[in-house]
Amino acid sequence: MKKCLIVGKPNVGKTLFMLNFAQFLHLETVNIQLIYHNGVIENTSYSISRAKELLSSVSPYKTICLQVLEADIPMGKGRQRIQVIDSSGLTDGIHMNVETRRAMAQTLTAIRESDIILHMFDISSMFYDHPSHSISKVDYQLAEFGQLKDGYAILANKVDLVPNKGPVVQLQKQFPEHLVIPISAKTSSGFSEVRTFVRRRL
Ligand SMILES: Nc1nc2c(ncn2[C@@H]2O[C@H](COP(=O)(O)OP(=O)(O)OP(=O)(O)O)[C@@H](O)[C@H]2O)c(=O)[nH]1
Ligand SMILES: [Mg+2]
Repeated sequence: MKKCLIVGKPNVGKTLFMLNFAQFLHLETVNIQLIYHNGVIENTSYSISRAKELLSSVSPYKTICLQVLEADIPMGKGRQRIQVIDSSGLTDGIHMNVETRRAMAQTLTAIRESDIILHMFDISSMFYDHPSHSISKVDYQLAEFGQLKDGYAILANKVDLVPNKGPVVQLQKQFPEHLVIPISAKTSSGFSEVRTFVRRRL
């Protein structure tokens, strides 16, 4: 089964996107496998609304393991099952909390093992004049790695919070070699473009 990983800095909207994208793919409840860096695995099952309450947060570093669900992507008259994997946020430097460091190391391993990588940015926090100020080194490194991978795309999230296309245009200028898909994990705008991108890589 192909693996589609969502990565990015903490709090950019990865978990909310995974859950609302699962709903967009017609799941009503989600069976989520939580895979911790120490090998512990927990299986949970929630309605999508309950999962959003429990797993997404206004505070960063909410997700501290891989959160895996399976969903079907429609393909012509059939469908193909994929794994959608949410990950803990990546930051520059060495984080002071050892558990957070281990969770980030787990995310880096998952990047190497995934077929499709959706690299998410929060464009509502991007500075209009100096977008590079709000893009971290790890984001640039991920984008460089993405040049080697056909299944890599950038998701410009939280478009519902920006007044115009300025931040999306700025982000695209920073990464001219990559596809940038504007989305809102909250309103589900742009989700059909993400589905098309994923489908073409299956
Ligand atoms: N308005 C708006 N808010 C969003 C959007 N996506 C996420 N959020 C909010 O941003 C916050 C962080 O969302 P999460 O999905 O928990 O972010 P995350 O990237 O999984 O964060 P970590 O697990 O800490 O790395 C929550 O308060 C979400 O409701 C969006 O598209 N629009
Ligand atoms: Mg999360």
